[in-house]
Amino acid sequence: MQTKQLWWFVLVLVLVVLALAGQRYRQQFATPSVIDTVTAPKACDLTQTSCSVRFADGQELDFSLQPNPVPVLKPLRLAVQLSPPATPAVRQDIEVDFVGVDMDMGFNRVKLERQDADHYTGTGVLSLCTRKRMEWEARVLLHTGKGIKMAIFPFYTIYQ
Ligand SMILES: [Cu+2]
Repeated sequence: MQTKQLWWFVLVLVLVVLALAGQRYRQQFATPSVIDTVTAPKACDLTQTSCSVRFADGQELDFSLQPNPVPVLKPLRLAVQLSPPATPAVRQDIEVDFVGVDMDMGFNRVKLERQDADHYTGTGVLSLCTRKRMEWEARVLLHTGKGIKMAIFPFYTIYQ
């Protein structure tokens, strides 16, 4: 009887593990895929001014990070301007990931708030780095019905 109970216990455990694995698998598939990626031109310095990119479908995205130059450990104001704007039919959630270039700076995602059909804002903060000068990418994730359009804006911070 004892052995039988143990086997039942093992069976239930295996089923739980399988269920959890299945859930992870589904979550991975539920994550929308990136359908377009554009990188801002090198000539545009995000620490001085806003920068624009144009997606393959013609939509333009303008991104700014304030204040300039971009500080670490201080609140940042993020702003996105879309042209043409998001139509009510097309839900366009926007998130911004701050990613360290050549250095893992941890997961740092800011969800922007919709102010207008074409205007989104948010606040974020960058973590302190062991390097004086740190290279970053702000990855603007534009969620559309078909997937994510990603705009990459390289910039840097100098901590003094
Ligand atoms: Cu760093």
